[in-house]
Order: sequence, then C-alpha cells, then structure tokens
Amino acid sequence: MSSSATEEGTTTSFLNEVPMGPPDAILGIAQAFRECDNPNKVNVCVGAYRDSEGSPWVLPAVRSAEKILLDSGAKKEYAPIDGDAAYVKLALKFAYGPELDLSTAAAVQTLSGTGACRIGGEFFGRFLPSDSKKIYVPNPTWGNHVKIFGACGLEVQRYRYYDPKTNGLDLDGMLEDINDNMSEGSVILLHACAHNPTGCDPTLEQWKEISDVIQRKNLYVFFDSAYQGFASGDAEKDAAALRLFVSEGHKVVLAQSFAKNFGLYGERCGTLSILCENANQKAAVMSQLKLIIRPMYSSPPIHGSSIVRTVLSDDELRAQYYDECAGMAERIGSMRGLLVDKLKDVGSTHDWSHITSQIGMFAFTGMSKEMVETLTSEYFIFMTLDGRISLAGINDKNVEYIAKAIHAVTDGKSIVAA
Ligand code: PLA
Repeated sequence: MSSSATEEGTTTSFLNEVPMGPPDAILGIAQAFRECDNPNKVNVCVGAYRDSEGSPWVLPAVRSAEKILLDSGAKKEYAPIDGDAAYVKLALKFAYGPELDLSTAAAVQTLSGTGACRIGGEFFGRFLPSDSKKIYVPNPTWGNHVKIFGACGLEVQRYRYYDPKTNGLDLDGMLEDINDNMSEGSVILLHACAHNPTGCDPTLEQWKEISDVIQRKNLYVFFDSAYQGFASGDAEKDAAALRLFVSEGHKVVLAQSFAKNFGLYGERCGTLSILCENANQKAAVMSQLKLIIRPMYSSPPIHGSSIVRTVLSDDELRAQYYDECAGMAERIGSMRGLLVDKLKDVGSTHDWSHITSQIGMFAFTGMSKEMVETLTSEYFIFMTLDGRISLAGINDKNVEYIAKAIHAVTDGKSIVAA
C-alpha cells in the first residue's frame, strides 16, 4: 500500500483520496428502503416478485427441486469454467425452443443476467473491429446496461424506443435510428420481452420490420432476456421475438436470466449464448469466453443452475413450473387494474390507461423525478426516479395507501414519462 509521512509524522493513505461514489439508481433505493423505519413504507423499487401478502416467494417447483438435490446428496464440487453443460443445454432450449439445432451455439453459464451482459460485453469489447466497438441501447433502458457495456470498452449510444406522448413504441423513430444512425457491424441491444422500464414491447409484425432493417444494416443482435414468462405469463410466447430473429437468420447473442421467472434472484443463475456459423467458430468463441471468465470469477455458482436443471429435466416439475410462473405474471397483471381502479376511486382524474396497457413487472407511470422524491420523502414509497413502479410490491393491503399518495402528488399536474 502506498503511503506518505505528513509533517506531524502520521501516515496518510491513498484511501483518503478515494472519492465517494453515488449510490446505484435502483439498488441504492432498495438500501434506503431497508434503512427506513416508517411503518407505512412501501417497496416498489426493485423488480423482485412479492406474493399477495407482500412477502418474497419461493416457487414450490423450486423447493421440490431443492429437496430432490438434498435427498440425492448433491456434492459441492467446482463447476467447469463455462458452467454445468446439462443446465446450459436445457436453459438454451427453454429460450430458443425445442426445435432449434444448437450444436454450433457457444454458450456458458453466467452470474445471472448481469453477468451474461458483462461477459457478452467483454467479448464484443475484445473482438469487434475497433471502428465498430459500439452498442446501441433503447432510450430508456435498464440503467445498468449503460454502465456494464461502458465498462467493457464499448461506446454506448441510445436509439429512440419509447414515445412519452403516446405512451407507446416509437417504431418510426427506432427504425430511422437503426437505418440512419447506426454503424454497420456494431451491436444493437434488444429487450427480448417485457421491456424495462417502459413495459412496452413491439408486436410480432413490428419485430419483423425491426429484424429486416437490422439485417440490412448488418448489426449483431444482443437480446437481453430477463423476464421470459413475465410478459404474457407463457414462457414460450415470451420467446417469440428471439425465435423470430433466429428464424430470420440472425446470429444472435443472448443474455438469459433466471432471477425473475424462476425466482432465483440471489442464486445468480443465467446463461450467455452466441450463435456461431460452424464448429470452428464455436470452438474459438468458447475458448475466449472461458478466458474472460477464469480471471474474473473462475467458475459459476452451482445451486441455482442445479435447480433449473432439475426442474427443466423433469416433465412433471416443468409443467408445474410453467403454471407457477403464469401465476406470478397473473398477480402482477391484476395489480395494474387494481392500481388504476384505486386511483380513480381516490379521485384522480388523470388518464392512467397506459398502466394497464403496459406489460411485464413494471408500471412506467409518467411521474416526474420531483413527484417521486415527494412520494418517498412524505409517503415512504420507494421507487426509481424515472417514475417506474415494480407492480409486484403492490397488494390489496397497500394499494389504497399508494393510490392516495400518487393522487396527492400528481393532482392538477401533468404526467408525461421521461
Ligand atoms: N436485464 C434487465 C433488463 C433487467 O431488468 C435486469 C434486472 C437484469 C438484466 C439483471 O438481472 P439479474 O442479474 O438479477 O439476472 N433488473 C432489476 C434488478 C430487476 C436490478 O436492477 O438489478 C430491476 O429492478 O430493474
């Protein structure tokens, strides 16, 4: 450790010079929630499922898999650098569908979706030609995308995605940005479903148009799939955009997370896959992915992936899992209607219909940063400053309190999503 003696003879460490960093835009608010001791506090910040009592929920299919693992005396050996191959295979089938030949897919187990984005970003950062080291992300997007890809040495630029005036997809703006403003051979990041934070996805016809323009521009498609099953309640349907792009011939890259759809948040369970054209490409890409992973964390954790492998390889547990995932999506969906009804009941005259037309885990309310700050400081409702509400944090008991607070801060003021 470098240090220097001061005139008084004491030692000053370089640690004194370390500047204070800002808290994370999402997890920093989650921390503030934990530290708040007001009994009325509400956590609608992080996208983590809560049951109708407001408690975290472990899927019974996951519990059953854990019991099977425990009873079978599963060991705690290291996984290989690229993870559990049987898990990776099943996970890819879950995303890409049972029909696709995945023999030339280079794929590794990752530390959930964040880890997958990071490994994929590192790969692009190392191997894209220097004039194409760019990734285009939607405006808005999950805030961590910008940080992850920036940290991988990629230039991060935004493309038009959401139109606050219509509370819908800005398809023309998006197509124009892809066509006119993106460099050939660079990467475009797409949310596979349940776009975070807007809850606004293209229709299948719109995806087809997007796919065509991307193909003409010769861009790599990086799908981030963090919510498969949370958009429609059906994991198969939610994979439609990814499967369409693959069927159109895109050699996609996929970051897959099992945090939300399997409720495995803290287990850090995901995959990264890169579709290659042949076995040689696959072998070279795999070797490089392992070279990225080994000095970073050596090998991934095994508990979450063992659970997913156990569930997806057992017909009965898999069917049970699909029902339970649908149940989570349904409860979240019903909270949209309930919140909007309650807002009307408490006297709000705003048009909140965008909340019911959005999909996925979040309501992108249109409330401004100032309104959110008041909701937090005066009503102890913790949410992200972009006006996003994690619907799973709402239940029959707190919905009226939340609606009254939202009405109080928005009454007579305009609401337009940023
Ligand atoms: N991609 C998107 C689009 C996400 O929304 C999230 C999580 C991830 C990847 C990464 O999730 P994972 O690493 O846990 O698999 N977004 C959360 C949590 C749910 C977070 O910010 O970390 C959110 O509240 O937006």
